[in-house]
Amino acid sequence: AAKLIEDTLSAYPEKARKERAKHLAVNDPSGKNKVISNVKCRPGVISSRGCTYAGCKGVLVGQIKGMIPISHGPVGCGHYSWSTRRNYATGKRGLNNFVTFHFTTFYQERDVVYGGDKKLDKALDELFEMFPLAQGASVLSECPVGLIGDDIGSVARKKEKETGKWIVPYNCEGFRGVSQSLGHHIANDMWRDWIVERYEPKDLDPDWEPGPYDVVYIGDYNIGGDGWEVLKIFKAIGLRVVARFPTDPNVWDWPKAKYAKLTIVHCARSTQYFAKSMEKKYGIPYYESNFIGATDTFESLRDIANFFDDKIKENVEKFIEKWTPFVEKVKAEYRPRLEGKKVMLYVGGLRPRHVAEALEKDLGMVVIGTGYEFAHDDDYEKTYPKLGEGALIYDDVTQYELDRFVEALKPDLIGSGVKEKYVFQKMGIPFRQMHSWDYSGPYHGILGFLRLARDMDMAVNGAPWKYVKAPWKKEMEV
Ligand code: CFM
Ligand code: HCA
Repeated sequence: AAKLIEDTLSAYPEKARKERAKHLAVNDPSGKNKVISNVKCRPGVISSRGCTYAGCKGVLVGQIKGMIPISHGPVGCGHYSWSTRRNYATGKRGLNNFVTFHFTTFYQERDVVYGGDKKLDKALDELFEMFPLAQGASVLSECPVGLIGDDIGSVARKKEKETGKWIVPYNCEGFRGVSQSLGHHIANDMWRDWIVERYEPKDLDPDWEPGPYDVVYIGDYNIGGDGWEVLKIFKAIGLRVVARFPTDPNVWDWPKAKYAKLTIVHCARSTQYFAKSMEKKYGIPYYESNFIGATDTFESLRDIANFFDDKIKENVEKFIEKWTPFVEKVKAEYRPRLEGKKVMLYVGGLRPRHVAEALEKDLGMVVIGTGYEFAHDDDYEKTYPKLGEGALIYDDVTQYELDRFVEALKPDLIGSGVKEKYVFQKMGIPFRQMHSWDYSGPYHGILGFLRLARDMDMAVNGAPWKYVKAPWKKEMEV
């Protein structure tokens, strides 16, 4: 693998070679061989990263129920983040659910010259007239807003006074930061400062009382229904989820978060900031769970039970006892067909380590290469020990590097995103989208484990890819 890294890098000019070398490593589970992460991409290479606006609007904020998400700026950012992620939500369209709409202030040249505050002010009036039942609105800045210095915070405060609605300003201009990761951080801070800290549960529900088994579930985006799967489990073991941040999330529940007994974090990369704030300010502990794969799901439940009394512990043991035969059946069916198959992964900031665990521990596959688009050092520190010696690690990998690595390592399966998918399928390599679950899922929880196993088996052992030859490897017909 070290030789592969060297050969791959040899195509770059010297400066690029030196810089990219720091992002690539051969794994040592002790964490000795570190990659650098969370730094600016190199101009001239093709990165898969998104921007701060994508992380804030597309990933954390756009799906909040009760809040109208309005993209403040030119039309494109809102359009291209319009229903492109599979964050499922219930509710009534236009009453409390705005997930399928695209709202924008549609900046024009004159707004860049004279400022767009007035346009935003007017847009909010129009929106609340059209959707009077909305709890409020999320204002998401695009690049020009930050460049010209529109003050969305003061518009938000003014409109809150006028309308009585909750209006949360997110200064998530795309040019800030180095990836979507900063957008997550901004969203976390705004949720805390503009919603959780400012309102009380009794403002909305006078009868509400905190209870002994109250938890907050955060960082599960309900992709293909993932979060619903986990909520069913929490219910079965006797926990009461008082607020969900973005699993089909009701914003009016969020003020309850500061009275919970435990914050259960799924994606720590995107929501550890909020969980840490709750710990610091209210003394609420948080726990990083993983509900992908049966082994980790059971382990997470046992760990969660340890924060509570014997009742929850017994419920968890009963749950595990009930579902173990099912898990064993799934493993007996799929493990023999997947055992030893080589996998390469490349996903955002969390899934590479969660998915790797499930594929290795439960299905016997071997992760020979993995990397993150925008992870930080703490994510890599959590990843090294989970991978085998010699696995290739690539941070913010370029399309060129990933192509070379795949050609050399010949994996049986690649799990990555839509930008990678078609390149590798054309090479004839089985591929699964590990962002959207390829229109499948949910993958979380025990039933999700069955779907995960089935989908990996279909991809690896399905016939079509054996017959595919890359167009550029065929002789050209004229
Ligand atoms: Fe967390 Fe996510 Fe991910 Fe992420 Fe994302 Fe996503 Fe992802 Mo795509 S919040 S870090 S910014 S688990 S959208 S649901 S799949 S890159 S690995
Ligand atoms: C994003 C969203 C994304 C993209 C998925 C992909 C998602 O990064 O802005 O590249 O396939 O999960 O929808 O990560």
